Amino acid sequence: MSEILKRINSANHVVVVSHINPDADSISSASAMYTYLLQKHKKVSWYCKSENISNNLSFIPWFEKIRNNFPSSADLVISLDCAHSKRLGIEFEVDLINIDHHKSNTKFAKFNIVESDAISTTQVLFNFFNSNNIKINKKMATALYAGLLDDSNGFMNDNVDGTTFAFAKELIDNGADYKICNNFIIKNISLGALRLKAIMFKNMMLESEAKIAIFCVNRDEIKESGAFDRECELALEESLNLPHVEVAMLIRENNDFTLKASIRSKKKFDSSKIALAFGGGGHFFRAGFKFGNDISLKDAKEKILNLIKKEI
Ligand SMILES: [Mn+2]
Repeated sequence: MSEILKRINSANHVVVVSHINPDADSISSASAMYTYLLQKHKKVSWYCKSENISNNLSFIPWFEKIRNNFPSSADLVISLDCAHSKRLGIEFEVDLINIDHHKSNTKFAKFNIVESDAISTTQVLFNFFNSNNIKINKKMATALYAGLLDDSNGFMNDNVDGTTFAFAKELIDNGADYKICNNFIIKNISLGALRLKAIMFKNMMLESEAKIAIFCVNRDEIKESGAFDRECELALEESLNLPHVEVAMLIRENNDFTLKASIRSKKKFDSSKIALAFGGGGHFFRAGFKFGNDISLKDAKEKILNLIKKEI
């Protein structure tokens, strides 16, 4: 039995943690771990600092159990899809198991299971279950599939290969409800998100012979549309479908007027290189970072754009 499994077995109250502004992968991997711990008759809680989690993820098993208060009786924490301890949104004294697939993961825990080749954190978790002969039930399979579907961008990312489909088949063989995942993760879109997309595409700028797509979104535009903050990323990702666009950048204004930048790319452009230069991190095709409120949206845009122009 692995050291990590032993540590899980000896715990009394385990808290699974999804990162701030969680995506499908972070919620799904936490869900699968939550199901597994319930099966073991463990006392388990699910913590996420963010309160407004997209309704598109509400189909994921145990979603209704997510809380934003951290239980004081916890004696073990398992973080899912968190590249940095800051992404947890909470500090605590007890042991931590860090399960993730980000290249930029800082291995901040006592126990780290970080596989940067994995397409999703749900794949890392699947490997962990498999290597410990843990049976994957329907609920777990559906959750694991949801993370795979979203992080692979509906099996369309450049890093998708035969092993990705083999992983998908194995999950479907274990009862994953892939149809519900398709509906909630790929097809469904809220009216707010659709309206925000319209605003963003209307204001999109193209630079360097249309190789760079640029989006700047302020507080009022997000509010007016009724979308969730992270739904800005839909237009960002869709802009890569324009044949000439190789890199897309987004700067959005947060509630506290700090700025969040996101970079998406295709072909040979390394998004994480841009993010690292500004103190952030992420994946080759998908990365992000933050600015304090001491810089204007316009200046931040110029800074990032200059660096992208140098790299392209
Ligand atoms: Mn992920």
